[in-house]
Amino acid sequence: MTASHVRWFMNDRFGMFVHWGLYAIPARGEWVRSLEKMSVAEYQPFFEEFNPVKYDAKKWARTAKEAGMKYAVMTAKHHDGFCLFDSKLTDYKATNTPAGRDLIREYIEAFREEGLRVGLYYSIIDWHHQDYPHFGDKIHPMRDNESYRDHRGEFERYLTYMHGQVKELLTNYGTIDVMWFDFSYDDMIGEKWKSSELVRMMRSIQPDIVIDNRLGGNMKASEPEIYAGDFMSPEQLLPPEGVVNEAGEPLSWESCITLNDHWGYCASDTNYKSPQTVIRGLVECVSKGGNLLLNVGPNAKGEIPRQSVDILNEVGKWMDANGASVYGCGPCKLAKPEWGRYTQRGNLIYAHIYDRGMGPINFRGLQGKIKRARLLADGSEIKVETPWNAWEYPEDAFISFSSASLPDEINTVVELELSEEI
Ligand code: H79
Repeated sequence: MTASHVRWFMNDRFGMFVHWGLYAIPARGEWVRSLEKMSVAEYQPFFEEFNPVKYDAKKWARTAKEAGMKYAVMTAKHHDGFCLFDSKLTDYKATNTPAGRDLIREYIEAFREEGLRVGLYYSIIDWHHQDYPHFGDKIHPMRDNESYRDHRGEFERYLTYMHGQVKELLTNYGTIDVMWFDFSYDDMIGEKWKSSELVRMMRSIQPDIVIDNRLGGNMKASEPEIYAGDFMSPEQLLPPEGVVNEAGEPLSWESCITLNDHWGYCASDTNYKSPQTVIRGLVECVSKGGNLLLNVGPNAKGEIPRQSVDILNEVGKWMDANGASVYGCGPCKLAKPEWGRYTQRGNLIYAHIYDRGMGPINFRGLQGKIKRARLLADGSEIKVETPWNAWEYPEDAFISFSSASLPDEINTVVELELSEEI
C-alpha cells in the first residue's frame, strides 16, 4: 500500500527538474569542477559574475504548467556547494553575487502561484565546504591535489552545516512538497550523513514531505530505515519493469531524465530528445507505475534553452488532449501489446497506439468487455467490431482505422471503458 502522503506524487506523474547554478557560465555541465579538477579559486570568477538578468520564475512556471507538468524540483545547492537560496550558514550564495537575491524563493513562489507542487534538490555532497573530505575522495575536485593531502576537515561540522541548511529550506519557504537528496556513495551513505536524525528533524517540520531514496537506505527491505525514502530514483534510465520490494509489492519511483545529455546548461550539447521520445517515455513510466522528472538546464542569463522550451511546448499540446491517460493512471494487468502500451485508471484502459501496423488493432482478451471506445483527443466514437477475417480470435476485441496512418503518429490514445474493472 502506498503511504497517504505519497499519493499526490504518484498521481501527478510528470514533473520538471531544474539544474541551475554557477556552472551555467562555463556551460559544460554541473560536474565541470570535478571533471576539470578546478579549485574554488578557479571557479570564483563565475561567482563574481553570476547575474541572470533574464531569470523570470513565472515564465519557467508557465512553461512547466503548459507542458502538463504538475510539480517541479530545483537545485537549491548542487555538488559545487553554491546556494541559490539565502542561507544564513554560508556566504557562498546567490545573494552575494550580482544576482543579489534569493533565487529559490522566487522559484517557489512562482511555481506555487501556477498551482504546481514544489520540490528542492539538495546535494549532500559539497565540494566547497572546508570540512567535506577533499584528498582521496572519489569525486572531489581536489581528490588528487597534493596540497590537500594533509587537509583535515571536521566532518561533524559539515553535518551540522548540512542539517542546518535543510532546516532552513524546510522552515523559511512554507510547504515544500519534495526533498530530493543527491547522493550517497561508497561509505558516504546512510548514517554517515546522520540520516535518521536528519529525517526526524525534517518530518517534525514538514510531516508530509516526499523524500527520495538517496540518503542511502534500502526501500526494498521488509523494514526500511526511517531515512530509506518515499520513492526510488532511477537516473537516466526507465526500469525494465516497474520497481518492487523484496516482498514483490510495487514501490513508488520516479525516473529523472535529461532533455539533452547534461543536467546543467551545456552550450555545445544539442543532442535533444524528440517530443515523441519524451511523450512515449512518460507513458512508459506510467505504464510501469512510475513518474517522469524531466530536466531543463537554464543558461547563465536565466533562460530555459529555446530547444527545451520547444520540446516542452510540443509535449504540452499532446498532454492537453491526452493528459487523462497519464494523471492518476498506472499499469494495466494486460500484457504489453504489440502496437504500443496500456495505462489504466479504474475501469478505463488507455490504449497508446504507436504502430498502425497492418489490419485491425487487436485488444487481447477484451472481447465483450468494452462498453465503449473513444479517441481520447476529441471524444469521437471508435467502433469496436470483430472484422470478418478475425473469427478465429473470439477472445479478442478489435478496432480498425480506415486510414493508412494514425490520427496522431506520435501517440494515438483510445480510451476503452470497460463494463467492469479488470
Ligand atoms: O544532479 C544530477 C547529476 O549531477 C547527479 N544526479 C543528477 C540528478 C549525479 N551525480 N552523480 N551522478 C549523477 C552519477 C555520477 C556519474 C559519474 Fe560522471 C560518471 C561521475 C563521473 C563519471 C557523469 C559523467 C558525471 C560526470 C561524468
